[in-house]
Amino acid sequence: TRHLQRSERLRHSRHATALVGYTNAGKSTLLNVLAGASILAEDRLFSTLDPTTRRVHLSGGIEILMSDTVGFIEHLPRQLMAAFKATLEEVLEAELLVHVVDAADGLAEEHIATVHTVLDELGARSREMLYVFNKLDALADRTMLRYWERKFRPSVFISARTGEGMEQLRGYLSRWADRIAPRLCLRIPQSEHRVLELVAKQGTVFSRIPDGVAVVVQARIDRRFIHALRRFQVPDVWT
Ligand SMILES: Nc1nc2c(ncn2[C@@H]2O[C@H](COP(=O)(O)OP(=O)(O)OP(=O)(O)O)[C@@H](O)[C@H]2O)c(=O)[nH]1
Ligand SMILES: [Mg+2]
Repeated sequence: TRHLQRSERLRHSRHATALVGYTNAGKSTLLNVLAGASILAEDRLFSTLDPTTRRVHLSGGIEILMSDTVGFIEHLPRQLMAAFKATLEEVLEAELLVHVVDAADGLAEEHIATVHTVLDELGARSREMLYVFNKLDALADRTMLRYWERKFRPSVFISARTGEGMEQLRGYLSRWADRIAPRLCLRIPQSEHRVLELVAKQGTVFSRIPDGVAVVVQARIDRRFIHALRRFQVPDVWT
């Protein structure tokens, strides 16, 4: 039950991202690198509920969810469409789409366009997106990268195979998570039951110190609730 509650909370905290991209771009490989093999056992119950979603631990105690999807292709055969549709939910739930591109494929830009078209059809084209150009190790000539960097924003350039660029990718994801759920310090009167409940339910609480008539809470809270909590905000004693 503790695990279940935890996955429930993670879902609600909505640090949900989804990998999208043309087939063979390296999405599954990247997810394995980001989530790490060690997570598998720990995540077993979670995987049962949702086999394609993994936890990704980032610096600063940030944890996000990342879902794999079936690769996009130009004319999706019917059988694949079913598998693809099954992963649609993850795409539509994601707050950030991580668009993986095989940089070493001569048709990289055409494939990007195909993915955009499919996302359009799903009604997910306007979702926040990060372009991840993968397989740098297989790219003989890197002159395109400067051009892509300007054309596809924001973007990072990596090799899931060699680990090149993974620090930048992790850094981007940490900053993104920090932006969607900033770390706050709140002083909430004990009498504000609803507010205390909201923070306990929706936030990732790091510390909770009773202080007479109030409780001082340090937590990451989804930006949607920041406005409602503003009047309780106090300077963070850590920073
Ligand atoms: N050279 C090189 N190969 C890579 C890299 N990342 C992945 N690959 C290879 O690319 C192939 C496809 O990788 P996958 O991770 O299965 O790609 P995918 O995007 O999940 O593919 P679909 O699930 O079909 O959409 C595999 O043979 C990987 O080993 C990389 O950084 N460099
Ligand atoms: Mg895959």
